[in-house]
Amino acid sequence: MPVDFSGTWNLVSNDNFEGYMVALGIDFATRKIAKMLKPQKVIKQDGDSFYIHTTSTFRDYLLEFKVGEEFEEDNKGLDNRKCKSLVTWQNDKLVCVQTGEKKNRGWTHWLEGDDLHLELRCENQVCKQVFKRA
Ligand code: VLP
Repeated sequence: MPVDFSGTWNLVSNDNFEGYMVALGIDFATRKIAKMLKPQKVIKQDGDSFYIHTTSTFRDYLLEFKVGEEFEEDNKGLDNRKCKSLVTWQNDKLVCVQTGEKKNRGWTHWLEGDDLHLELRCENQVCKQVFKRA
């Protein structure tokens, strides 16, 4: 039985979000707004089926997937680039590889103590976010 990420999570730290956004080609004005945000994640997990809704006062992003099943991701409202995404388990970590125009793109979620961790990767940039239960 794998870990359960279900819950409502609030962002408490966001290291190098700027570098990650620059790597994604997000424009200056959008970055200025985005880096002030304190997004919330609502995660619903049913075994290997995931619903991850990231919400903020500026934009929302909904991602639904099954572990091990590749899907088309549109990144709408983020950088709007399409990619092929595949999420797999690496022990208790949820690892997503986003294959497309940007090299080395993906993310990893894991639980550590009472916290939800997220590493966002694009090209040579790594953003590290930590969330606490709401
Ligand atoms: C775009 C880059 C900020 C910045 C402009 C919009 C949605 C794992 C995964 C599930 C993410 C979050 C992506 C953040 C990239 C911002 C709007 C911020 C709120 O999460 O949980 O998609 O990829």
